[in-house]
Amino acid sequence: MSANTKIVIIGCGISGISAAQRLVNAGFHHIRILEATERSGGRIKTGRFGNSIVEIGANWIHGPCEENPVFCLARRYGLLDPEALTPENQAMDVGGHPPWVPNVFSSSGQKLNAEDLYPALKMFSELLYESSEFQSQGGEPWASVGDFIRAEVPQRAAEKWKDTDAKARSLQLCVISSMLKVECCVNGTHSMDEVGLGAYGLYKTLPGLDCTFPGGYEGLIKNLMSELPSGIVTYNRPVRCVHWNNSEKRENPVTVECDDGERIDADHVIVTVPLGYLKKHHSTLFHPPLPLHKLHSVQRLGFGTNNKIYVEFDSPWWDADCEVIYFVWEDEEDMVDQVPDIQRSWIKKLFGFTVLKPTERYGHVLCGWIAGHESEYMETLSEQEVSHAITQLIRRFTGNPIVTPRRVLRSQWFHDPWTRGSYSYPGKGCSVQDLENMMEPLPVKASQSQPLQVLFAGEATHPHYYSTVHGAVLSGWREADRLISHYSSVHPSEPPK
Ligand code: 6YU
Repeated sequence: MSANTKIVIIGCGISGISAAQRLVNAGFHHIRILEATERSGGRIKTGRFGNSIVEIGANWIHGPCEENPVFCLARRYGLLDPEALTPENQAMDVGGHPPWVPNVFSSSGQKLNAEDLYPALKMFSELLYESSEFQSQGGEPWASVGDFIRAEVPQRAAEKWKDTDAKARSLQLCVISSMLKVECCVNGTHSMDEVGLGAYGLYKTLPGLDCTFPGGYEGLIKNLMSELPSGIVTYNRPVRCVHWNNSEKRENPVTVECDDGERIDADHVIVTVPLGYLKKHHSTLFHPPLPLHKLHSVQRLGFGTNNKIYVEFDSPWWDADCEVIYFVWEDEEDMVDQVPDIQRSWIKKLFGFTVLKPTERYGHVLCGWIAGHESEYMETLSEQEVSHAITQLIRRFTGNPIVTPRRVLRSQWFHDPWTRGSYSYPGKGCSVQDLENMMEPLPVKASQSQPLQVLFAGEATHPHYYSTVHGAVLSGWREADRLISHYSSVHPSEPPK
């Protein structure tokens, strides 16, 4: 490595921070992180809600086990509850769907017996499992997970529920609609009709029962930032354009142009902007533009919206052991996960709530989940309008006409100009090649005479852990390692520091 190697990292989310950490540890001195906003962390964002600490962005460590770098870092910094650290917790393998205790309410104001809905829940989880198997089978009978489920359910229902009476059968189908809405949130998509069936199984889960950060996810960011040299990040410095392949310049072949006109020369740039931002701004963000194969992958991968609506109550209307609340609309037996009239009925897309636990820490706080265009529309409403819609919904489903939230807080990820949504998913027609294209550096055929210039990290560039914090961390480390090994192969005898 040359002592003067200049590296610019665009974005101070966890992938940018992870890349910087690895490069600093390997002895690179000239690193700058340019961040558009006034804070570090990006989609890791902790806020206050009354007396509670709540997550506006990432919520859980998905699969907290030894293989998960987020778990290992959080453990190192002492950020987790003792329960999350137990070997039993780490060994529990739930395939990405924690076995939460549910309470289920119907649109006619009935509390349903969750066990009665077991046939629909079982059928749905079998269909998800089968959806994930097509990836390794090399063929997909339908374009999307939604198409597959919609085609299979009527056949299986006719066979398995032939002795069930029409009303009970209709309710089972309505439960399938609710589960489709849950999956829209899990996948961060408008509809499961947009999630590619062939690529669905690319996502890999890790063992370990999902856990949270009692003091907030941002504690992880604060600890990581404290280990970086001070002044490494320039805040409020959006990047407008990355000029690469500058053939006249052998030294510092990339120039980063900021919104305020500043131009920064660099040897390498690591781009970590979210896929939502890339989809909207790729044509102006790169000069020359992205190669077509890379651009097509940016377009094929999906990036949708999943928002949270926190609601606090004076007293609970759910059971003491309840961990998740589902709402079942009794007019949705045709397996819908999209609301036809969004302005009037957007709230129908909210599948229900997760319960913040333990109660001693949070009080009676629920987190509502809503994905898709309905969620994007919700962002345009005032907090009062959202609160009104939530109150009406809960009154209807519980049959309690006076239940009233104490306060409401929602996230607005679609209208965040530097994110434009929540996280990525494999869209229709997507394959592992698209994720490989996403992480491919520029120029495509880098060589000694034309070395690596632009590298890509961020959750949407991880081939198996896209959409997660651990995927983002690993992607940052991967691109740092790419540069470190580039320099050790160019100057193998030179020590790292
Ligand atoms: C996880 C979880 N979680 C909920 C919600 C959200 C996300 N995730 P960043 O965006 O952080 O950083 C980029 C920076 O770039 C940023 O600071 C920008 O300001 C900056 N920038 C942009 N443009 C710029 C410019 N021009 N110039 C300069 N700077 C610029 N992940 O592990 N557990 O519970 C959740 C959740 C509401 C919004 C999540 C979760 C996703 C993570 O938050 C996210 O991946 C990382 O933080 C991204 O870090 P980054 O550095 O890449 O980008 C079966 C199956 C299906 C598959 N899915 C299953 C998994 C489900 C994932 N679930 C998530 C669920 C929740 C609830």
